[in-house]
Amino acid sequence: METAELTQEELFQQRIDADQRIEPKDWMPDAYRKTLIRQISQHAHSEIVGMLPEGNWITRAPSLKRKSILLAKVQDEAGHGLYLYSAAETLGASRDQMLADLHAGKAKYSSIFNYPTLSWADIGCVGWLVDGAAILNQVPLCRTSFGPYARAMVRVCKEESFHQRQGFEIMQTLCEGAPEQKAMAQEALNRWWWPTLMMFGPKDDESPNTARSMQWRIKRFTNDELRQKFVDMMVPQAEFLGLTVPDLALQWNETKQGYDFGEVNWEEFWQVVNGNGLCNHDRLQARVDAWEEGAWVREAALAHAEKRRQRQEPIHKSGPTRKAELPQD
Ligand code: BYC
Repeated sequence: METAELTQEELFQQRIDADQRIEPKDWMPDAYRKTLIRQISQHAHSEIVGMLPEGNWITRAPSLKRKSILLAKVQDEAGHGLYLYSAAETLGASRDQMLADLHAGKAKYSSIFNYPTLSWADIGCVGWLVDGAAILNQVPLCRTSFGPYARAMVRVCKEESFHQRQGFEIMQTLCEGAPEQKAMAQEALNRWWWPTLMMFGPKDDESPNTARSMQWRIKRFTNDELRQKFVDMMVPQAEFLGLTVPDLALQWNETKQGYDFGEVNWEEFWQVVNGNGLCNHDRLQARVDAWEEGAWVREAALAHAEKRRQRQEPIHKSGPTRKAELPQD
């Protein structure tokens, strides 16, 4: 077929099939734009809400070293959220609207952050398992078809690898410690294993978005493919730590060169996604409180920007940086 005869949609798919990146000003089908806004904004919300379960342990980290590492990690998550909100904005989404949807309980964020962090070993599990799952999901997103999302992911993944290593190191320290510490690590793994498998989303045949997102190369692997990769990656790590994965059906399958594993409790998954998890209410309330308590900061920043605009000063020049502007003794 001649290029002239192709519809805009077909030309778009051709570019996708040729692995060309789609950039914000390029033509794209409305449904592609909508899917991306949905996924990127949910991803951004997950990063921001994901700060809460770990933030819970900053004041109680067992040493100064652990506290400063955790603090840095939680700050990284805030940065990831900001890159992602910016990527969604390039598609025409308004940040105020995205946040309003989160605060109204309309927007989704990852189910995993609706589980409580009850012990220090939970912080190990969040880093080891949750960030491990995040990396598996996000490394392919560095090759996603929409340019700003792919570029944001490159930076996010670099930081996530450090997060995962710190989680594994917490687990290793506990597993090599006193029997009580090892028991704490095992107890945390028992609680986090199944919710982590849920992070990859519903089974492929029950996932309404996967087929089209694969066709548009927004997703590079299906939910089930990534879940399988995760189990195959994590089981040897759990064995190395001397921990038992809480799944009686777990078994090496020689034919598929991967593990067979038990069925996720999908009823629990949908309960959590639909707002009925252990911490949904607290997580949302914490975000609403932070938004309301931060109102004065936003107002002050706007007033400051407005004053500079009136004086026709460039907004980006922040503070008295030149010598002449510094207060004289
Ligand atoms: N939790 O058709 P499906 C992190 C929803 S950040 C809640 O398969 P899709 C980290 C799904 O949105 C982790 N909802 O959808 C941060 C859809 O609902 P809508 C976040 C879920 O989009 C800080 C419906 O179920 N990572 O790791 O093709 C510290 C049907 O699903 C979940 C990302 O966001 C869930 N687990 O595939 C530490 C990565 N799963 O919108 C760590 C980017 C599914 O139709 N996102 N739903 O109403 C993705 O890769 C994909 O969006 C998903 C879902 C694989 C998550």
